[in-house]
Amino acid sequence: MNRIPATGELRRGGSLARNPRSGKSNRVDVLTPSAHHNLEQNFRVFPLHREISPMQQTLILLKPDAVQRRLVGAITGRFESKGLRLAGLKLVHTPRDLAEKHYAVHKGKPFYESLLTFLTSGPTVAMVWEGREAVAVCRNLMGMTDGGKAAPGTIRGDLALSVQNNLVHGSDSPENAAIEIALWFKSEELVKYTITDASWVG
Ligand code: DAT
Ligand code: MG
Repeated sequence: MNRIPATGELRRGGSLARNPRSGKSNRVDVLTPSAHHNLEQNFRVFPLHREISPMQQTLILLKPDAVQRRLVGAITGRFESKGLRLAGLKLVHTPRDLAEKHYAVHKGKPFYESLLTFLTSGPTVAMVWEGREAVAVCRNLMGMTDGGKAAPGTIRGDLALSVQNNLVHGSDSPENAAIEIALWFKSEELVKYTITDASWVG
């Protein structure tokens, strides 16, 4: 029942949930019929049983402590090996106005000024990761805000001790992800491509 429909089956309509934004089937968002057909032709993969679940993008920042501590490769590897697709990547020495916009929700809090000083203190790696439930998946990989309390196995739990210098930022909702991605990336900096193991990862 929750399998990807064969090419052509989508045209019958009716039985598939529709995405209200695009008007397309949610399953088309996960992997378009033509992309899936191409994968089947080129790599002889099989249809994958999948729950209907939104494809999401999320903004991940490897903050200046991650760069200074030479943890960019180790942290990026956590997102990569989870099965997410890298859609955007750049190194940014964050200007003050971008830091203010990014952390606007924390304006007025006791740690706000210190947080801005930290984020603007050196280069940050900005990334967009894409995949099924990407927002929650990345937050779970990151662990709790306070590195001292974050669970072992998470990025912060394994690699961070501080509350402020906790290595990584991840959007906390799909709505905020869209806002944050637009802050950090121009649309032409996000790259669309099909990853060849998509049918295996799900
Ligand atoms: P998160 O980064 O887990 O989404 P947040 O949005 O609550 O956490 O806070 C943004 C950042 O601000 C966080 O990564 C580190 C810093 N921060 C939060 N609470 C803090 C505190 N009590 N003292 C110092 N820095 C703090
Ligand atoms: Mg946050």
